[in-house]
Amino acid sequence: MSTTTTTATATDDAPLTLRLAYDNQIHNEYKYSAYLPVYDNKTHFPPLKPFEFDDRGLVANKKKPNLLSQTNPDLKVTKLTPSIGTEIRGLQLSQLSDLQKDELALLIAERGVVIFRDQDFKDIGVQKQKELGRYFGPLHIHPVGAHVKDNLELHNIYLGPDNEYRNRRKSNKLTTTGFHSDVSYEHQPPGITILTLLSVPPTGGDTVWQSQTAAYSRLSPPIRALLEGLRAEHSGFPQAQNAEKDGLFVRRDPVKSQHPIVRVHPSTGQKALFVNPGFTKRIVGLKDEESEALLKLLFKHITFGQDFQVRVKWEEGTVALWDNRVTSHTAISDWDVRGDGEGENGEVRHGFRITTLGEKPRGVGGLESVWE
Ligand SMILES: O=C(O)CCC(=O)C(=O)O
Ligand SMILES: [Fe+2]
Repeated sequence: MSTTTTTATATDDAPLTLRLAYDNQIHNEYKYSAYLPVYDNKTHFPPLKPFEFDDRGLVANKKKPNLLSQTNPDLKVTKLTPSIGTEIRGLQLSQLSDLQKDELALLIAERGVVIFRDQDFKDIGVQKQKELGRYFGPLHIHPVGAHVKDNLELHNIYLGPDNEYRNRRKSNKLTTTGFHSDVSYEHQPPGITILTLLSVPPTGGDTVWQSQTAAYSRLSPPIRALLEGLRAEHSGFPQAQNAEKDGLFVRRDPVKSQHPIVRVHPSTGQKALFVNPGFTKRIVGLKDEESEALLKLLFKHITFGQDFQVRVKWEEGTVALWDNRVTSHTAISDWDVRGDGEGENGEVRHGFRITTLGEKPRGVGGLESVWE
């Protein structure tokens, strides 16, 4: 089935145009129909303003006695790999105290990604969902993405037979995977992202995270020293141009930033490689060929370093929280979208992401991000 888009125009007192990014027919009885992807084709936002940011992990007790309390008999905390990923069962994100959330912010920074299982998060309503995000930082509104109706801060993740946008976009590529750190082109790019799925395909649709701190520490000392003095340009322009080409509305003008290639996490002090194949375009101050060769090396290092990656299978009720300053990630779009295999009507994967903005990146020796 091809993509169906419908334009719905609200009443005169709310002259908003909404473009639906799904086919109504196939979601008649869907429990999460209020979360289906739409595009507000009208609201334009000014550039993001600089803001003060203090990472919640800074005030956290490093031993995390509140979050990882020994007295909680239901708590099960499992390291998924040595370098990245921790899974938590027996704790509801929706019930965490502020002290626990501070410790969680630090745990996410240390482990890169924390996977919470059996959560009620998807059923607590958009206000509480946004509240959890806001605890960690101001919420980002994606410049071009589909969102949840009336809630632009809920970035929609949707791929089903009625919208194959993500696959179409990459149809001329050998794979749909692409490691990135969320909207890293922003001047104060995201710290923590929260992602949950509302519809999990029967198989497939995993997500992979990669440790950018491990990626950094694997490099030889001379390469590390070289990179520590350099910035790279991250650009939102190709994403905006592609959206325009597809007839989508660009709700905030694209920006570029020059971020330190080696970023220091404000709470852990750990160094991480802060480049990603999704948004990093060139290394500032190098000749073109030098920049291309070095970025090619680093992107290959990130993509193929399976010994510092974690691949997570989604379950009903799974919520993932990751720190974009120390990880990159990719969706694995391998489920049976069209129903060519055993899935009769094509399978849907649907969720939403809440993305919190962080500090202006800082590198080694106080090297700061700059932009024009
Ligand atoms: O769908 C996924 O697994 C990840 C999508 C993504 O890149 C994101 O939510 O930031
Ligand atoms: Fe992402």
